[in-house]
This record gives sequence, C-alpha cells and structure tokens, in this order.
Amino acid sequence: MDWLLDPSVSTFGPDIDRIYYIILVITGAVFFGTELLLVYFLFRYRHREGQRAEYIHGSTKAEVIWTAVPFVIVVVLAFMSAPVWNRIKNPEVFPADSYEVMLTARQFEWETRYAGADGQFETADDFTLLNRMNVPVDRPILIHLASEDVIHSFFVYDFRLKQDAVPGMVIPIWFEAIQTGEYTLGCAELCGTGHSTMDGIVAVQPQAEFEAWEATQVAARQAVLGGVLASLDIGAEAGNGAVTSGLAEGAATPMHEHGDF
Ligand SMILES: [Cu+2]
Repeated sequence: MDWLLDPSVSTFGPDIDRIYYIILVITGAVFFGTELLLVYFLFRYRHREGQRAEYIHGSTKAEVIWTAVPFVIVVVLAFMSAPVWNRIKNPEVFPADSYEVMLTARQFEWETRYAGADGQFETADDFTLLNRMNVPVDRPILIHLASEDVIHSFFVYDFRLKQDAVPGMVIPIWFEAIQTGEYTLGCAELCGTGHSTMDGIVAVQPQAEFEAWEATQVAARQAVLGGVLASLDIGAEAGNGAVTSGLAEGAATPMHEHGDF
C-alpha cells in the first residue's frame, strides 16, 4: 500500500505504518459496511402504499454486540500500539550513544543548537542553525525540544515523528534516520498567524560529511570567540558570564541562514 504513504526513513517508521494500515483497514471496512447497509435499508424499507412504520423498543442483543465489538477492537489496538509508543516516547528506553541537539520553537521559527567544542549546551561556543537541523544518518538523534512562547509541534512526516513543544518544558524526543536527504520539518500545532510558514529542513547527512560540517562550525565558532575576546582584550577570561551571554545572541548570526554548511 505504498501509494498511501511515502516510505518512512526512520528506524521506527515501519512500526507506525503497520499500525496505521491496520487501523485504516478496520475503519475502512466499517465505513464501507455502514454505507452499503444504509443504501440497502433505503431500498428495503422504502415507502410502500398501505404499509405503516413499526415502532421497536431496542434490542439488548444488538446493543451488546455493537458495544462489545468496538471495545475488543480498541483494546487489541491499544495492546498492539503500546510497545511501539513506549519505544518511541519513553525516555527510559531511548537508545544510548545518541547525538544530542537542542531545538527551540518560537513564533515562527525553529532554532537548532549544537553543543560546540565543549560538548555542553548553553555555553558561548554553542552554534545554532535557524530552520534547519543537520544530523548524521544511522545514528540515534536525541532532541531536547522546547518552546519560547506558545505550544508548537515538531513534525517530520518522513520520520513518522510528532511531538508538541510546550512552553516551560524541555521534552526529549529521538529518531534515527536510515536514509540521507532533506526532510521537511513542520509545525503541527496552530500557533499564530505565521503558523503555516513555520517550516524548516532536517538534513540527514552521511556520517563523514556531517562530522566535517560539524568540525567547520566548531572552528568557525572558536574563531569568532577568539576574535571577540581579542578585541575586548580579556584573553583567557573566556568564562566571563557577561561576555558569553552577549556572544550567544550576536555572534551566531552568520549561521542563521539556510544553505550548505
Ligand atoms: Cu508553531
């Protein structure tokens, strides 16, 4: 049934698609069955001269059946979905050795933050991308998802991954892409007038290419930091809080662009 969904490119994509198709077949069968029955009843119980409608007072048997059957279906679906949901959403079983990034949503853009040379987030050597996220293929990616203003929703259809970004919370999500390429990141929660323009790209790169790109970014960031520190003539006092917070805002600007990094 590939004509219904584009192939997924994440490790858990096929599990999501399997559940999707099972639900689609069940709801599809119920839909067509109901519609056929409706047409049949229209014909079978049409108006006939001299025949009056009868009143009935319900049927316990029918009610038990139409309650029990959906109940069983829903419970079976719940048991089928639970392991998949757990694998994707439960931080306690997230894959180890993930590559970590921070992703912050705001009206109406996405900012990806990389830890930089020191491997720590929210430090001066972090570097950021706007509306773009570069990640390596075949490696679990752990995203710390946050929002600065209202509720947004991270949605990459090709990964079959969606998660609300909620103000005041940092929500961990993960995926592992199995194919290189550029995939659309959309906001799946109506978040204001610019909601429809709130998109970005997740660029999945071969491992070596990603590492080269990352090294370039780290070096560029170090050069900017070195230059700023030199101009301020404070040299080794790189840990100064006032300086780092200023840098975090201003100096990252050149990287806030789409393009080949
Ligand atoms: Cu949004």
